[in-house]
Amino acid sequence: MTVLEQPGSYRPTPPPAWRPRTDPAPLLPDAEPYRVLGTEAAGGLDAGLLLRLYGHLVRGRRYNGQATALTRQGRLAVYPSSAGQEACEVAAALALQEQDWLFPSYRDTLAAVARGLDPVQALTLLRGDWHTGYDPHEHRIAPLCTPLATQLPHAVGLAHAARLKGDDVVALAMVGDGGTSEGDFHEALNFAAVWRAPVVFFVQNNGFAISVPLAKQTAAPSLAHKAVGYGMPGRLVDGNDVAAVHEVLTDAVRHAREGGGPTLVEAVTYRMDAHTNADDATRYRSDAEVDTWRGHDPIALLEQELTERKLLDPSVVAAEREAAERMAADLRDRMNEDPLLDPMDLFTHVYARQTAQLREQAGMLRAELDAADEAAPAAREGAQR
Ligand SMILES: Cc1ncc(C[n+]2csc(CCOP(=O)(O)OP(=O)(O)O)c2C)c(N)n1
Ligand SMILES: [Mg+2]
Repeated sequence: MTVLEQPGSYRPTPPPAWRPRTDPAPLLPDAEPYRVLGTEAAGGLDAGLLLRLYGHLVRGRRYNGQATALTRQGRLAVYPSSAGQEACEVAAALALQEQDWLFPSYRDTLAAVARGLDPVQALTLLRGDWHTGYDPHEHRIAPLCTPLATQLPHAVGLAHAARLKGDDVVALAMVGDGGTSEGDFHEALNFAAVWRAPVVFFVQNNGFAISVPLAKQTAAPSLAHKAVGYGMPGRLVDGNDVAAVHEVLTDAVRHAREGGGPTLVEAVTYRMDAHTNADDATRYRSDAEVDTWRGHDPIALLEQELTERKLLDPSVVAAEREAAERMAADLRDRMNEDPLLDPMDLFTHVYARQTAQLREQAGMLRAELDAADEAAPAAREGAQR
């Protein structure tokens, strides 16, 4: 006879009636990506905001083109372009207030630039010159994150800590569609929802994780639907409609600031360029698909709206293009300068207290550099330049 079979020894209480912790219905995203441009709602948009977004988009497109050109000229090691995704990049930066924090991925240098970071500093890491390239605390922009989704738990930690300290800070963390399959995505969303942390998770679904299309990434109805499983609202938005993305992110940031907790926003967009300059996208997608998305270009969509409202006279277009050219020329000039780099800096700022292995490696590099100096001081100077 087992313990359970002994009469009277086991009196199970009936299971508690199950009920959802949260009403799932209000958390569900729209069935279709939310749009503003080209709809009646667009008539109510502030003209000043639209023109400001337009200027950022034009400069952003030029920045993407210039950075890509710099890779071909050997001036930039790698550039993950956000061409076609400029509406997401710009809207993310503009939805935040100064005291807030942006947590970008490697593809989000434009968001950092739109937030005010010097374009050369934004590209320092991708050039391989220096760790991060800027002071995250000064700009309230976390380092550009190459390991997928690791920026998400960092954003939650920062936002939760700020809330405990009573600071008015919201963190907006950017991640790609592929990044949503990472464990860090799950852990970050779960913690954020349980703690009601003031975070906005912003997924740019650009169709691909390098060569892996979304259909092979997830069986979920949409990435925004994943929010419901964590108990936070999910929003689905047209990522090429800058007015819509700006509105949805601004709402999510406000909701977080007011103590409403996190939101997961999925912007449906498209990566017009290859994954990086090291990738050949023609091996896994058709020109016809890319052309379809060219017809849904974020700048063209906004220009159409501005033209219909008679806000886009040729002088505005010319002025914005000139500003973009000036920015590109300045970026070119400064990226063509050879910085003086000390190879020993490789070991700086990695650990507060250096490990034995790194001390040994630093010693080996020092000896190698000294030997090179003795052999040919001029050659070493040349190599540094
Ligand atoms: C943890 C981790 N695994 C794998 C990689 C290699 N990797 C770099 S980018 C990338 C694809 C990411 O796709 P997605 O999240 O959709 O972002 P996108 O590049 O499209 O902006 C992969 C797998 C990585 N950087 N980090
Ligand atoms: Mg992607």
